[in-house]
Amino acid sequence: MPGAYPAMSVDATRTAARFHPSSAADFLPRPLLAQVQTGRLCETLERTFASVPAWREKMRAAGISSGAVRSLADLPKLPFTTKSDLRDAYPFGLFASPMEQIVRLHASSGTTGKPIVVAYTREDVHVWTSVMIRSFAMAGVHAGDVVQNAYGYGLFTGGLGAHYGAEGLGATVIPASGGNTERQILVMKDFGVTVICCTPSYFLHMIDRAAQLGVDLRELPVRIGIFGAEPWTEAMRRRIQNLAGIRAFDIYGLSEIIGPGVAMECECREGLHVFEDHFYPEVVDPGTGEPLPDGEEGELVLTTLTKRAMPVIRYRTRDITALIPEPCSCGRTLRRIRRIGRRSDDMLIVRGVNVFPSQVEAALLEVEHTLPHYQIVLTRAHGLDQMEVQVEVTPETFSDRVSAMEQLSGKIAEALERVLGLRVQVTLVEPNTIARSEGKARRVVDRRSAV
Ligand code: DLL
Repeated sequence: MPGAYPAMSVDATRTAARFHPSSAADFLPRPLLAQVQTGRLCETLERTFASVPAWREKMRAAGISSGAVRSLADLPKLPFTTKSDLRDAYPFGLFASPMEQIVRLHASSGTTGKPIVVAYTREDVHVWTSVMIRSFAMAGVHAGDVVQNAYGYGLFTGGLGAHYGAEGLGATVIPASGGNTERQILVMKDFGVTVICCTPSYFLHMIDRAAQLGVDLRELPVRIGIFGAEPWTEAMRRRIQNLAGIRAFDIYGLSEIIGPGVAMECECREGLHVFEDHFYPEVVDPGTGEPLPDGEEGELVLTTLTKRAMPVIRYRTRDITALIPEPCSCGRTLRRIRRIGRRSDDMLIVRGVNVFPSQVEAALLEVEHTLPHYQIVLTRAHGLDQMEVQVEVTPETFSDRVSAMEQLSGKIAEALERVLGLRVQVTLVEPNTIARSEGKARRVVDRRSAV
């Protein structure tokens, strides 16, 4: 592997050992980390230039020579990689290693057109496993824990990514994959599960199903949840923690970079530590592409520092966040990003007003008697956008008097108007009416182009 780690102080090694030996790199002094990053960056750029014709072409078109970057500060000189660059290279156009060195392929789902195919060498799988071990260790998972992995196994990176990490850590893994919710609850109850991994929306569904089956998750040994792959709010975290009696942690990642394990919350849960020794983060203005100072919100751009099969340089993730300038009180030196509430491309424009699904979720969760299951339905009537928010309400409320229901929908409409600055139609629906997903939730149904 390029750029080995410099020796660490005895103190830092001792602190890291509380988590897992692999966690040592979480505590590298910043100057040493920068040294590692610079070496790895230069090597990645050289390799990519030499072995990926599409990248060479991009650099030529931008008039940049292969040796233009000598330090981390030079990185903004390079062009961005976008999702369409990856799509145009379908399926194998950006691979930097020959097929005989590639041991795994995954693909991102993508809502339209072709998926993006991503590749891993044996070393890449090893790096991925190590960042997932560090992620689990950060949340306090250790050997002896029983991990129910309900992320989908398959082309989606969630299942196998979490699997290798939990197993590498020495925990007992139950490869449950997504779906068959009743069986998930049976497993959680009977196998002594202590850690659950899945999307936050799927876990909410499990909580509901458990209640219907007469199982109180608070009475089970499960104590940690590792949730990611979609945006979720602090209100959702509180709801999950109260209903299931666990501590919920946020994990972030994306297929294009490696999968889950790009960034993770530690016990402080005040932002997600980026595994900067493998993924170099920048935050840029989504409009101009100019780098933004730490603390300012913009689009996250990531560069892989150790990926062999498919290095990605300055990838525009579309995820909106900020780099947190202050060091974390956990003692890790890895910088943190704020949790990702939205993407630059999930903004809806309704009658000229900008609306993000996360704003809707935050408003709904502040109103009592609603369930965190909702969907936004957009239509157009007589050339005018109509936005309907369908919200499930608790069974007691649903069977209540009509006047009580009207009062509640009025309250929700007001809460939404306060946040969005827009009056929208609120429809209260019975529990279990809105389709559940075993993976990422589908929050928006946009039928405007169909009208
Ligand atoms: O969702 C990888 C993953 C699996 C992450 C399991 C965490 C846990 P993709 O399917 O390629 O990969 O989707 C990546 O999902 O660009 C974000 O928009 C979103 N996303 C992932 N994690 C979070 C998170 C996996 N914790 C895209 N918070 C990313 C908010 C997230 N959004």
